[in-house]
Amino acid sequence: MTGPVDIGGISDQLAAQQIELPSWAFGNSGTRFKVFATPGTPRDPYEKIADAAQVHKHTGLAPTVALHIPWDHVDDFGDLRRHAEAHGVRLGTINSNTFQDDDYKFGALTHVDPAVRQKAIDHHLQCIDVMHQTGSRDLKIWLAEGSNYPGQEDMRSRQDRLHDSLSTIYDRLGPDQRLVLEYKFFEPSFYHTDVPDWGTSYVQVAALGDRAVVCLDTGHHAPGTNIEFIVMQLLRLGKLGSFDFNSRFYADDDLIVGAADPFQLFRILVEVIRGGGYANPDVAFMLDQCHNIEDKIPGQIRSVLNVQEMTARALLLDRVALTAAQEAHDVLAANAIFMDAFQTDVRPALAAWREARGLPGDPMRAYLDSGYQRQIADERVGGVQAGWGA
Ligand code: PSV
Ligand code: MN
Repeated sequence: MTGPVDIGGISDQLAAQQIELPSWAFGNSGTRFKVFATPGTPRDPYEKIADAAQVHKHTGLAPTVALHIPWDHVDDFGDLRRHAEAHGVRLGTINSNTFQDDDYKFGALTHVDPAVRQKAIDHHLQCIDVMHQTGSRDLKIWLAEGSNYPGQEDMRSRQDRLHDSLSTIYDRLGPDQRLVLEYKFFEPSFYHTDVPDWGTSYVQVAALGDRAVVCLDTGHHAPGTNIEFIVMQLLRLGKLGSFDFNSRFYADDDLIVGAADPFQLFRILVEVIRGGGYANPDVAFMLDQCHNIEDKIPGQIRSVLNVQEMTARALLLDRVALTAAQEAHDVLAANAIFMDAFQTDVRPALAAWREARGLPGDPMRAYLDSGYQRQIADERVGGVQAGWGA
């Protein structure tokens, strides 16, 4: 028997990994058919953050938590910030929400009515105020706008209005803050979407300035899309601001990252590392997931461990040998080098690596044995459980 793979050479790089958790992953979520409740589900943003802190405590990988406004609205964001810090985590990206208000049925930042556009802009300006209190750097914008039927809307003028609205928001950012524009090819609109792809997001953020960048949500592409190519291109252009990691079998499934297609996650991480986007504060790693049937805290632990595991495999890729094989047009050797890295079982080595840093070798087991799940199920009775959308 051979021992664990030697990961000594990538130890420091692994230690630099940080993955931001979405507050909404800790609330109940579901489909349009049913939202199942889970005992112990948080009832407010404070409890969501306490749960997120458990993921960081056992993995050391998740020091920040993203908020969604207004789902995570509290009266005093300074107090929420102190609560997070007392639990060993920090508040991260602020996500705006212009998809759950009746006024936005036909658009928000693109709406033909200036009053509706102003309302949507004002929401973003309030998000920037929140960012000042939470210490957040990034304002992440995902827009649900588009149309369902050919001829329904003038797509061209909507792009122009989008630019105007985004410019007003961008101008309000502080010097250390960024606007991050997420794209998604369909849903809730089924014919056209105003920011459907990386190209449109890139065009819009490039017109704003250096502090406007693209968010790539791995679930937001048509089946078969070569996502790692997009990663490569955005890094090359200096415009990859963040990831929303998740996985999907069919559409925007928001499943545990690495669950549906671990090889795709590996390929993405190879390009991130190749393009200088790894352990680079300009490229934020975030999760955007929903745990509809599994327990949420262990679901998040599994997610960050999946990212860590694929990162280790990608870091182990023999770049020198790969480049030599590529330049020699040795197709099969290049592919074999790539696949060798992907097929490397790094789990025992990562367990030892964690233990050497005072972390549990098996974070999932440590969490399950900690009694926290039982404790919150006993304590959190009464009140209204938080859900996706609250
Ligand atoms: C849209 O599907 C999205 O990916 C955006 O990031 C939203 O903010 C998030 O999901 C809400 O779960
Ligand atoms: Mn997303």
